[in-house]
Formats: sequence, C-alpha cells, structure tokens
Amino acid sequence: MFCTIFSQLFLSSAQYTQLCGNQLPGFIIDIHTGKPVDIDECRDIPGVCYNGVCINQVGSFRCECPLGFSYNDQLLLCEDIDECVNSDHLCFNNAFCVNIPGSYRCECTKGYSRSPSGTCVDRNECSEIPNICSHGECVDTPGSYVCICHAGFTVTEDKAMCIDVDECEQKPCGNGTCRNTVGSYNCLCFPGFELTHNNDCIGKTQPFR
Ligand SMILES: [Ca+2]
Ligand SMILES: [Ca+2]
Ligand SMILES: [Ca+2]
Repeated sequence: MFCTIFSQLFLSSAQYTQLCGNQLPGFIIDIHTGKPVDIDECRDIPGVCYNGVCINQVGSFRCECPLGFSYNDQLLLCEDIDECVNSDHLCFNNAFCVNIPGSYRCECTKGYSRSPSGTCVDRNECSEIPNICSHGECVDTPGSYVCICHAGFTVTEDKAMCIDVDECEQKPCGNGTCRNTVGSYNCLCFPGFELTHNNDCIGKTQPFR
C-alpha cells in the first residue's frame, strides 16, 4: 500500500523509485499471484474527491467536480471556486459579491435595497425608519441620509442623529446656575440678580428713592 498515490504526492520521483522500485503507482502486487492489482483509490483514500464524485480507473482514479468547484490535485478534492476573487465586476450598481459553496451571489451595499426588478436602489431612510432624525429634519441622500437639526441640537459626526447641545458648557448664565434641558437650558439666578430676556443673570436695578 505504501507505493500508491500517497507516496507519489509526498516523494520526489527519485525517492519514489528508490523506495518502490519500478512498481507502477496505482497498483498493488497480489501476494498470491505476484501480479499487479488496481488500487481502488475511491475506497481506500479517506475523503478523496470530497464535494465531487470519485471514479476509479485501472492504475489511477479521477474526481469529477460539480459546477462551481475545481479539482485540487494536492488535496485530492473538489474545492469551491471563489468567483468573487477570480472575476471582477460580477456584481455592479451598488452591489458586492459574496462567495458561497459552488456559486456566488450579489448583495446590495449599505443604504441600498433590492427592488422588485432585482437591482439595488437607494433606500429612503427618511420614510422607512420611524422617528429617524428626531429633533431634526431628515434629508434622503444616495446610499444614506442626513439630519438637519433643530435649534438647541447638534448633528452627530455621521450626520445620523440630532443630540442635545449642553449650553451650560459655555457658562451662559453669568451670575446664576445653569441647568441644561433637552433642546435648551435654564438659568437660576443668584440672590440679587435677575433673568434678562437674553437668558442670563444681571444685577437687579435699585429702585430710585
Ligand atoms: Ca485505481
Ligand atoms: Ca438614502
Ligand atoms: Ca440643551
């Protein structure tokens, strides 16, 4: 059994001849008759022709691989072809390639969804997602959307949300304590100070005597 396809794979031809003499690969010598007998590689090699069909032949064997698979003559099995690597532009117009066993498929890129005709079209996030851009207006863009925020709110870096501005960080109250609120802020004036229409605290004017 040693002088079979296994040893052919792992030995140089000189090493093979040294170990196996002129015995033909793919045959085993019958100890009773002394004659070479075909080895059934399909039966004797574990996992041979995996994903495909093994066909024994006199002195050898072959693997028949299904569509989308190719024969790996080192591993003796049928390997999935990664169509996404081998062929550019299998998927186009806002889609990308996903390799699957025996085939591939095209998936829409982020921000796009499959239309009834099968093409990838822009999603209108503004109408599809409830409460998107709360505290602002949603504007649809190709592949995405942006939020235009109401006063007192600022847009996140990805322009996907409006978040409250903490106006107190700017210390707007002067002689008072600032309290941030959602969309605005309040000033609580220190004793002796009063709130102006500019929402800050100034000293109370002394009444004339
Ligand atoms: Ca054979
Ligand atoms: Ca969009
Ligand atoms: Ca605020």
